[in-house]
Amino acid sequence: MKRLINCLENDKVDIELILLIDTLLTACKEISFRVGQGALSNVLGSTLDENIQGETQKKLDIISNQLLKDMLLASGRVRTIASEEEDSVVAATEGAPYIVAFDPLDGSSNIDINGQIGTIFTIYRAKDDVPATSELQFAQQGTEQVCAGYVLYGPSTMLALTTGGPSRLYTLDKTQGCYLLTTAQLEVPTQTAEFAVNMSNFTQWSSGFTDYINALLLGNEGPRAKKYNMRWNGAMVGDVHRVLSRGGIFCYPSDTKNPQQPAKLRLLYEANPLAMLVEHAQGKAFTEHERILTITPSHIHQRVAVIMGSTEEVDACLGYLKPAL
Ligand code: P6P
Repeated sequence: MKRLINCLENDKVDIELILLIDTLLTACKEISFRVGQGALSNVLGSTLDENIQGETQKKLDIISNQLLKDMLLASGRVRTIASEEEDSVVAATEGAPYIVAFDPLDGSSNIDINGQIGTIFTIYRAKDDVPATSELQFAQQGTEQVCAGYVLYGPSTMLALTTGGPSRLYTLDKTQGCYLLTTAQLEVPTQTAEFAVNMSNFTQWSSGFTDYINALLLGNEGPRAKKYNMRWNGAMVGDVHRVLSRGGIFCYPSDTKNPQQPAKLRLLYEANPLAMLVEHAQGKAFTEHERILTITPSHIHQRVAVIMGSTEEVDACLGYLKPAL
């Protein structure tokens, strides 16, 4: 089996970017080990702190965030860092070629129940017209990402990655400590009978999205004329991994739970990297109004609605939302 570094060399990826990806994934190997140790290494449970999102921070959130920050700061290849766990950006190495954003442990509410969690990351070229201390380093559309990926800590530790070519899957071989190519080209089937949404928000959705979900629930007797199945992982990284692996549609639409915050998922380090992986696997990734990868973030923690997966199903969903378009 091919090693990740050989795949990146074959894809003619810039050596500086290869070395940065290697640094990032070395941190993820350590996170995989800590996650795997669970209760044995006293890393479960919550801290007494909240992050900028107002979410209680898990011990592993803090550990993972610090591991990634330390290794990226020391790499000398990163000018600016953004993290779900940091209020603002962290200036790293002046003049370095890249900037990195990450969700260090997506789905951390799954940690204490031994559920799927993952690290989501994205890499852009640094901008020379703004300082390394400025959030404006990340004012770039998702189409500008030079690398997008996640490491999923499940029964096996798997890496999904694209550097502009096809989305590929690698599995961490813990005996050798390297990521081996296990799917050379992910392809999301255009059709699906599996949807992922948090149904408990049913009464807070727009009428258009409610109509869409009702159509799915009607199954063979409904307008979609097929029996649907539902999955909800509680971790976007796990739900999108399933969509990349066997098709499906993942939805986190806007809702009225919090009028000041109609959307939940973060554009920079959740929606954008996963949208790039889905599009480079022939899938589709929209908000309720536009292609996710064409949005220029207004700030690093901006939130967006997310509808991504099998193209025909995403189109069907957007058709119910058309009045909003
Ligand atoms: P809810 C995890 O906190 C996350 O950001 C995504 O990974 C996940 O899809 C979503 O929130 C889960 O949200 O409202 O179902 O708990």
